[in-house]
Amino acid sequence: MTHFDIEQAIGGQVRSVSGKNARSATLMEYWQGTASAVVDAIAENWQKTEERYNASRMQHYFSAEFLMGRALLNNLNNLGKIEETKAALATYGQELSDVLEAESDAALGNGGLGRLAACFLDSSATQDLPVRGYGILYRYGLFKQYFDNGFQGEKPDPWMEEGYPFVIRREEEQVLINYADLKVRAIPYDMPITGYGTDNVGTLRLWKAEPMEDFDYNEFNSQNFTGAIVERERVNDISRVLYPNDSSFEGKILRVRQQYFFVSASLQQIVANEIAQRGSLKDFAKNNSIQLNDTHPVLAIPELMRILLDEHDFGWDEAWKIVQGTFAYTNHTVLAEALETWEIAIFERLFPRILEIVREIDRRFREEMAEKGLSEDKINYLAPVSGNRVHMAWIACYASYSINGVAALHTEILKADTLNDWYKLWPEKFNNKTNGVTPRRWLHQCNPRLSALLTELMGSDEWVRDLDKLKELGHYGSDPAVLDRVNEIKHANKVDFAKWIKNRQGIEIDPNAIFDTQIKRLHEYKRQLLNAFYILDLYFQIKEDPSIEVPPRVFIFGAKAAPGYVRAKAIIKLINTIGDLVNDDADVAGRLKVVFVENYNVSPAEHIIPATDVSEQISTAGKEASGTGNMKFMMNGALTLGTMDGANVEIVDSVGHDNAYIFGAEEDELPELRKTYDPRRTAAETPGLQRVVDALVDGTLDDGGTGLFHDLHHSLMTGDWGGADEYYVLGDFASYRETRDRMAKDYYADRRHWAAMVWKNITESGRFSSDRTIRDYAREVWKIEPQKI
Ligand code: 9GP
Repeated sequence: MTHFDIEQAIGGQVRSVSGKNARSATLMEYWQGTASAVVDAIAENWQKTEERYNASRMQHYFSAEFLMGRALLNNLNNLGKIEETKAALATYGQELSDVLEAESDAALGNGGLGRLAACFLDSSATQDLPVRGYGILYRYGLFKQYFDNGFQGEKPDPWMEEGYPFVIRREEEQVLINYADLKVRAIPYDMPITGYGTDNVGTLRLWKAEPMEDFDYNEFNSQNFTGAIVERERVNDISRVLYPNDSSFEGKILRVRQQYFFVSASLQQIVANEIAQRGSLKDFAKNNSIQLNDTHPVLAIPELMRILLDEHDFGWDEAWKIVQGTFAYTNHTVLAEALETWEIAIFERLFPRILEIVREIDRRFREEMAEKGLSEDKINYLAPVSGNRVHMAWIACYASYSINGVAALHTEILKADTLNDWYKLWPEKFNNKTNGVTPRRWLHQCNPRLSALLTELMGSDEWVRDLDKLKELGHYGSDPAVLDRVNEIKHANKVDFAKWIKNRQGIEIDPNAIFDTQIKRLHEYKRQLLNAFYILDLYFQIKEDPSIEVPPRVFIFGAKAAPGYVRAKAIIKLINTIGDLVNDDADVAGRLKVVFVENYNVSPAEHIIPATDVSEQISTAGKEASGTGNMKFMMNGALTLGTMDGANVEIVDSVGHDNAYIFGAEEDELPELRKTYDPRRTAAETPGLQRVVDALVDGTLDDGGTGLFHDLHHSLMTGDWGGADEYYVLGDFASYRETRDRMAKDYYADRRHWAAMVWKNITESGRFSSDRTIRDYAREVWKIEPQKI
């Protein structure tokens, strides 16, 4: 943004979006005007970047989710325009911070997988790498969560209803999508992705489904108003909501329809560009690589086959070779949901031709495996089509040239277990790409105080583009003056957070207490229940003996449960109920406080993370593929309290065991422990634990007569399909309590020593920058080079 008179630009844009004199405009209009001014300022560079990337080898990132969060501050930060914009808005009597609050989060994702995709786009743009994201322009993002008497309720999230300048409709690039029962138009909406310290501007292309005709004019004319719009609504459904409920057959059809919709549209555009640039598709795989983010976009494999076979007259072998040279697959979880399968009936109804191609892939796969000497059982298990279902992960493993997990331990589990048969077939396809997060949003932007200190000590802001540089500041870990400043900064961030949460939810918290945080989706394997049990136990201990010494703590939670996940919702109700018990009790006042941040999302995370002292990633070992919140916390100087799971393993490897609080059974110990594990005995024999478990059913905690707490009790003590206490909550309790107690003591015992540990986390966090992750993908998988405009 070289020639950019921001004051004039904002004034002009605000007038044009509001139709008013700038001084009378609303905050929303100021946000829109400022956002439009940013788009205006980058337009020229954006177009240049697009042209440059189109002509080079490109990486296309296919993902059903992009959890972008807010865009304006991120763009201003990347462009180095925060101060100027502040000043410009001030001339109109506006505060930048108020204007920023007018923006909704673009919550086009559920959690880690979607947020990772967003970090990847930022890192690609910053490093001038020719990467484009492709997804769906959901009209409603992830539901808005509210609490009603402690129970989670859900509301739709019409995030762009009031207008959103950061997506540009490209009417002229629309394509048609053919389903057997429906024909729709896919309209691309492009979002600019600015990088830090570069003129390059990348693109996220989001597709919106629209009917071929707005409505049936004849129906409307003959007064059949509803009939006239039925078809239109059926089409609008496709891009209406992120991940509609798939528990019913109709729900599944919609989900598969969505998946096909965005991959078909994206492929049509990529193929058209390849022809425009090179005149043919024969070098398609040389010029394009497509990353499949989990199995949601795997329909791209048969769809590219269809395009090559039916529209460009390729023979099967030649087309298959292109496909195998194009796709790479990332697996993000070892849970069953990673291995999506769909009933053949869905394919029959939506796209018989795709089914035909899948069946041919299946036939050839079976032939190839028989030649390799695999048993019939094995072939049946691995085949793309079996048991009346299409196995998306198996298609991905068969067709992709690269298969990766998202943390070292996760990749090892994939190789040894989840995808072991595929590993035995093609070990060379497997590789690990440990996740990362962008230091722009997750440090530079959300923690200005700490950023200023880092820049001051380094003498430049180089670290923002090269986080490994922070290592050079490691020696300040023995400088008392710096350590005191680190503590002051954390304290100031905690004061800010206390104000923010007071304002948002009316809760008072003490910034001198330890802020101990678990923010992530609510899932049994993530064990928010273990965290809650610890709090309840502490509460009972204080009630029993009010004179015991308990270091003051604020327990912070943020989590959404899938609307249909009853047990996860029960845990939310439980935490809120424990919160009421604890927060209203004079005996524990000043020592314990529970805060459940309602409607947790990207923006709240930007307030919580810089203010946190302790980061909880306490999943049952082997279950969390990576986790990325742990990395954001690390960069912002929180210490990890966690299990040896996911990326925690690598965090500990970077900072040393002494610089983290690690507890619990390890992944390779669990099978042996389970053999003799009896949660009832563990509850009885662990001091205090029986009382905690009993509280679920003895009337101490009230679930409003829903039976939810009884069910939690049942899942722990009796069990169902997974066995009693499938996630080893009670088994790890004693070790968790001991470790967490020790951590709290350490915090207060020697504030400088704590700060030195904090400093180590910050300065060793370079490995967890998504810039590093993207460089690894670019070099080892995508084979792309920077293309600076
Ligand atoms: O659960 C994983 C999480 O551990 C990981 O950090 C994230 C990004 O790789 O992906 C999550 N997986 C999903 O959201 C669904 O597979």
